[in-house]
Amino acid sequence: MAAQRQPDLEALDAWWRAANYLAVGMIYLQDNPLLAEPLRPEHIKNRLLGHWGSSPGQAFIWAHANRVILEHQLEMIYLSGPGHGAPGVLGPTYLDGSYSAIYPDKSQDTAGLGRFFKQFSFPGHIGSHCTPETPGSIHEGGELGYVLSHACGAVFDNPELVALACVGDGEAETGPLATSWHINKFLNPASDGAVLPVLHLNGYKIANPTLLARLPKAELESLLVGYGWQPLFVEGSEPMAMHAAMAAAMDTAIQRIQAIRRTAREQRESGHDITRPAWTMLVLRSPKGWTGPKELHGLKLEGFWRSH
Ligand SMILES: Cc1ncc(C[n+]2csc(CCOP(=O)(O)OP(=O)(O)O)c2C)c(N)n1
Ligand SMILES: [Mg+2]
Repeated sequence: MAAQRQPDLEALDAWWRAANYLAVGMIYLQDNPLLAEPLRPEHIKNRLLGHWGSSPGQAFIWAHANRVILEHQLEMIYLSGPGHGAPGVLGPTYLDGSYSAIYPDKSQDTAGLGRFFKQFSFPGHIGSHCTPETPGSIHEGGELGYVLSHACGAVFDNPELVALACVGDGEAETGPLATSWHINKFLNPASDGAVLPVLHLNGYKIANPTLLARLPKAELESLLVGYGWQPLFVEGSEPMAMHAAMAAAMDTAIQRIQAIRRTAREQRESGHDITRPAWTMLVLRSPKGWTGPKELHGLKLEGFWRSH
């Protein structure tokens, strides 16, 4: 086995900050995309639509998915449960180059970036959710609750695929999502791929606190273990410490998935019954609207419902 490289945390962070800039640009700007000149009112969209609060956490997950895809040579797809956080998905697809490959007029230059920003949630252009125009999209996410079901469907009879599924903590309160933690009973580790849920514990669903974020950690862990998962926690807000923790957790998760696959495929080869594994999952506890302004006019924004 090749020795694992140390993750380049500075590069991960730079990529993430670029993705976060793109999220803000999509929501606010219809001109002056690189802020090359001083900001004027006519540069800002007349009607602001789009969800910032979810976006930095989702782009963070994406950044770390990119790293493990390269490091472990994975086949992986990202599904956004809180699909309203589309700026946190579209930004990464633009940075990865896939957006420009499919929509050449949204090129990776100033003019293309301007068009990319302006089209977001704009009449006659794309919506503010992960609509079907999103490159590679199989899950829109507008109606909350189905991300684990769709991730599970994606990996059936697709043994090499890992479906990385971001579950919003508000989304987790819907009936469909609360039930679908049980998908691990349907996955055959020999013939199906793996679902890797990331419970995005950013504390809020629009204007309200979320239940799962308010549970003591031990109680949340027991709940998820009871559903058949083996959770890994990544918690905090200081970016570089969080990059280190997330990189380590993602490596552990992928190693566990690979070990589960090896065991199950050996059991199948040798004619033994395939035992149901405790699949791994991540819990990402990070501030809503992470890296945004701490407050405005004396009112708390980052880590609070106002940043939704
Ligand atoms: C089934 C359903 N109910 C309600 C909504 C309205 N809604 C849109 S975003 C949102 C909050 C979602 O919170 P969370 O899943 O925690 O996502 P976050 O933005 O915090 O990442 C709600 C309730 C919806 N989209 N779908
Ligand atoms: Mg939330």
